[in-house]
Amino acid sequence: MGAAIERTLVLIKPDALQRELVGDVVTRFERKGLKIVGMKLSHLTEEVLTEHYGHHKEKPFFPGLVAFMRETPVVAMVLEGLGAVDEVRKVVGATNPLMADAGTIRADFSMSMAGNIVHASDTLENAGIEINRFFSASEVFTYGKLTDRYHFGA
Ligand code: 3AN
Repeated sequence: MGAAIERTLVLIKPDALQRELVGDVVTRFERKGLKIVGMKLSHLTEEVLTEHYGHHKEKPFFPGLVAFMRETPVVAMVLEGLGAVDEVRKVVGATNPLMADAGTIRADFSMSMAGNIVHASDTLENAGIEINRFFSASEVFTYGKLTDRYHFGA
């Protein structure tokens, strides 16, 4: 059986904005065939970041991570496609850019864990939670594209 159409959340982080890599990152996802169904700039609050990075709350790098994520707005995106959660993680690469495979966003554009360009949801369940964390229902769109059958067809 083929993969189902899924939606997942991506954040393009302040290091990418500072380094003028937003266009390159968005292009990687578009080239893959992922459909942009939500996209906006958002200046994240400490509250939302504490929720989002709750699994790292006790880590020594946590305060630095929150401060870094608030240095500029982030680009928040909802991407849609076949098996989108795993496919986006594949395009993004491993958390540590030095361990990421060549051809992934993190391997090609970064060298440091603290500046690894993007966040992407890790499971379908978390994708649902994270989309709701960063987007209201009216900010996520359903629309057809002429290329849908090439990207998502059998
Ligand atoms: P991923 O973003 O690949 O899901 P997580 O959830 O383990 O990985 O980490 C969330 C973020 O926390 C990373 N993207 C990175 O910015 C930061 N981070 C994780 N581990 C470290 C570390 N050892 N030192 C600094 N920052 C880290």
